[in-house]
Amino acid sequence: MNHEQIQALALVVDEAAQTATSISMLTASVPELDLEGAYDVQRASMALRSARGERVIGMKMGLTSVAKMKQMGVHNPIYGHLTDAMRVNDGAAIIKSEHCHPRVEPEIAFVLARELRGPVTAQQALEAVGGVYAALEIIDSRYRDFKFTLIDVVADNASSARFVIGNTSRAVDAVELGNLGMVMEINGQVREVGSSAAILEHPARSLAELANMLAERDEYLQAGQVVLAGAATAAVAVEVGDHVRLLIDTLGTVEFTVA
Ligand code: 0L1
Ligand code: MG
Repeated sequence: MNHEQIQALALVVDEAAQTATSISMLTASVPELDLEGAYDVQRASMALRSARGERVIGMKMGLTSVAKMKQMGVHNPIYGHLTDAMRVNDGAAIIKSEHCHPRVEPEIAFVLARELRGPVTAQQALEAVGGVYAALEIIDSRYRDFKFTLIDVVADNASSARFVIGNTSRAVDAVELGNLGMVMEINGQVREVGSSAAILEHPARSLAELANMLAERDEYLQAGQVVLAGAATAAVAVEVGDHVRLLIDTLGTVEFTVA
């Protein structure tokens, strides 16, 4: 894939995200798009956002559970970029019409106290963490009917749309990071119950895997960046009027409404 082809595909996914318009899979019309090219498209779409004034403030890991990897027929997670425009304050609203078909996932977020360069072990990755938070990720595939291949979803920035981080920060050694109970409620009803163990068996492994994947491109995570480690349960579709709340052992709550 040459530079012009990558740029053209980045414009397609960027326009779809900006206008909340579902699109056909890129691989349907560009079968030669491979995983490396898909990450190039993802980066080119982030450059379009940067040109409009958005700032990359972190990264997310996706497909981090065994169930989701099996569903996609893959053995490795993927990553996407998070910008300041995607961040929603705890308790604030997301606007459903700004998305094609939003779904919510219960997650753990890390905020880095110092830069993190791979290759690293999970233990080394944790040494860069300044705080651990409860988080909710709102994913929104721009592909029609939420149907895509691994390559398509990577090009679409791993379905990143919005994220919310709780107000309670804990040090990594102050929590049972490998097995935090998580309860996600919608409108006061329990919808999903899970454990942080579902995130690549331990969220620290997810953070290290991200640093290691970035190192393959000579990239690294910077101090102050947010990292969403991945979902602990299946994603749940949200509707206008919904109130979503996540409670995580020792990390407290995080919530948003849908307007
Ligand atoms: O954050 C995630 O795990 C989602 C990654 C992309 C796959 C999807 O949109 O379901
Ligand atoms: Mg997620």
